[in-house]
Amino acid sequence: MTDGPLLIPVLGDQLTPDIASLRGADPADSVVLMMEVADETTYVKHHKAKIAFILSAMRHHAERLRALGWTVDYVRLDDPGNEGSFTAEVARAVDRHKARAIHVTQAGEWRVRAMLEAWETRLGIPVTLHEDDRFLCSHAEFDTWAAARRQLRMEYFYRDMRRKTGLLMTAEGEPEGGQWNFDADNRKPPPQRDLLMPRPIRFRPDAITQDVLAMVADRFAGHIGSLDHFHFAATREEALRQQKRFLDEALPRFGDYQDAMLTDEPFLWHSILSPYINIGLLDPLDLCRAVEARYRAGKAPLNCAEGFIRQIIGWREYVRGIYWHEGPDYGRRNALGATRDLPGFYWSGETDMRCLAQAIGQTIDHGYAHHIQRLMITGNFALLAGIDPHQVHVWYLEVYADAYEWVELPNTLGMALFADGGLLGSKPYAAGGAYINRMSDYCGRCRYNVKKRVGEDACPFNALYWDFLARNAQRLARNPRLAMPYRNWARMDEADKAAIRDRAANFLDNLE
Ligand code: FAD
Ligand code: DLZ
Ligand code: SF4
Repeated sequence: MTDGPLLIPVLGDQLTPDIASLRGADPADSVVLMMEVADETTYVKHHKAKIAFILSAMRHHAERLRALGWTVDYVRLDDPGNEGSFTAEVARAVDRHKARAIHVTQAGEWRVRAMLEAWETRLGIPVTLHEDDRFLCSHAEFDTWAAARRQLRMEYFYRDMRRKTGLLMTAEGEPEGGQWNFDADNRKPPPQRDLLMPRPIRFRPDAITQDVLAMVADRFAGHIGSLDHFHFAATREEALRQQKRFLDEALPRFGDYQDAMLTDEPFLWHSILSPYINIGLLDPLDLCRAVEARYRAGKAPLNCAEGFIRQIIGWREYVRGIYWHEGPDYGRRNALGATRDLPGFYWSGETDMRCLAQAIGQTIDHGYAHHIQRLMITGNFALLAGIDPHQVHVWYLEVYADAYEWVELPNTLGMALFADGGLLGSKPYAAGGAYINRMSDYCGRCRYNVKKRVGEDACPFNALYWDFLARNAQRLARNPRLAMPYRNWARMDEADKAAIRDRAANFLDNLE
C-alpha cells in the first residue's frame, strides 16, 4: 500500500458538498476526482442542453469544493489523454496521485454500479462504497417495506414517508386536513391564458457555462435538442433562486393546474426543479420543509403543498425504491409484448397531431416537459401504439435534462407503458382524445377532430385507445379498474368495432 492520498471520485449527479464519500474525509489527505468522460455523454445520445447543464454544474461544483478546502483533480472532456470512461480515468488518477485507497458514493444506476464494484479487483487498492443517503428511504428500508406486502402501491408508501418525516402531520399524528391525499382537487383544466403566469428564471450563462455551451455545440451537433433556449442554473445559489421563484409564484396554484396543458406554455405552475434535485444541487427534504412552511404561513393552500410534497417524498422515493428492488433486469420487461419502432417524429416533433408536436417540440427546445405531457401525451401515445418499451426508455433518458435511469426507467416502463405488468401502477394510464381535450387547449387547433373515432380526420388517439383495449383484452380485461371501458367496448356494435380497429390499423401502418 502507498502512503498517497485517499482518492474520492465524485460523479456527475453527486454534486452535494457533504455527500457520503466526502463526509468524514480529511481534505488535507484526499484528492477529489471529477471526470468529464465521453462514455457518459454518449451511452445514450443525451440532449445537448442536458450535457451542457451537467458539465457546467460539474465545473462550478469543482470550484465550490476548492473554495471549501478540497483539492480537486478535474478532467475535462477535451483534455489530452482523457481515456473516456470512469474506470480508465480513475485508474489514471490512482497512478497520478499514488492513491492508497478509494472512497466513492454508490452510483445511481446499475450500469455504473457494476463499474464501481469492479474497481477494487481491477485497480488493486481498497475501495469503500458509501450508500447514497440523499434519499429518505434506504434500499434496506424499501426492501423491508416491499417484503411485507402482496402488492406495492405508492399511496401506502407515501403515508409511511409522511409519518417518518412528520411533513404535513398534526401533533396527534394525523394527516393535515384530515386526508392523506388531495389529488381530487388537482385536476383542473387549463385556465384562460394568464399574463401573471410564473416563468422560470432564465439564468444568464457565465464564462464557465459559455465555454461548455461552445464545446457541446461543436462536439454533440448530432444529438437531439437546441441550446438556443438554454436557461438552467449551474450552481446551488442559482438553483435556490429558482426554488424561491417557485415557492413565491407557482406553488400557490401548483396543485390546481398540475395536470393542465396550454399551447406554447411549457412550464405553467411546475417547479422546474427536478434537474437540480437529481444532480444534488437542491435537497429534496429541505425543499419539502420549505413548501410546508409556506402552507403553515397561509401562503399556499393545502392541496398545493400536499400535492407537491407527495411528488417528492412519495413518487420520487417510490420509483427509486422499485428501480433498485426489482434488479438490473427490470429494464427488459415488456408485459404487453409491444414491438413497434418509435416513430421518427419523436426526434423531430414533426407531426400533425398537435398535442404530440407541442410536447415534443418543447422537449427539443428546453429538455423539459411536465409530468402530464410525459405521461399522457408522449407516454400514452407510445402505450396505445404498442411501441417497444426499450426504445421509449432510451428516448426519455436522452431527451430530459433531469433523466437518470433510476427515476426515468420506472416512470417510463412501469408508469407510462405498463411494461412491468402492473407492479408500479394498478392500471395502464391509457386515454383517448377526450382526456387530452379536457386537460389542454391543443385539440381546438389540431387538424384532427377529437370527437371522431373513424375517418381520415378522426383523432388518432380515439381509435388507438379502443384498439389497445381490444388487442390486450386477454391481459387486461380482468383488471377491475378497466371494467368500465371493457363494458363499453363490449356494448359497441360489431360494425363500429371493426371500423375503429380498421382506422387504428390504417393509422399504425402509415406511421413512419
Ligand atoms: P413538478 O411538477 O414541479 O414536481 C415536483 C417534483 O416532484 C419534481 O421536480 C420531481 O422531483 C418530483 N416528481 C414528480 N413526479 C415524479 C415522478 N413520477 N417520479 C419521480 N419524481 C417525481 N422525473 C425525473 O426527475 N427524471 C426523469 O427522468 C423522469 N422521467 C419521466 C418519464 C416519464 C415517462 C414520466 C411519466 C415521468 C417522468 N418523470 C421524471 C417524473 C416527472 O415527470 C418529472 O419529475 C417532472 O416533470 C419534473 O418537472 P418539475 O421539476 O417541474 O416537476
Ligand atoms: C449524464 C452524465 C453526462 C452526460 N456526463 C457525465 C460526465 O461527463 N461525467 C460524470 O461524472 N457524469 C456524467 N453524467 C452523469 C453520470 O452518467 C451519472 O453520474 C451516472 O448516471 C451515475 O449513475
Ligand atoms: Fe391530440 Fe387528437 Fe387533440 Fe389532435 S385532436 S391535439 S391528435 S388529442
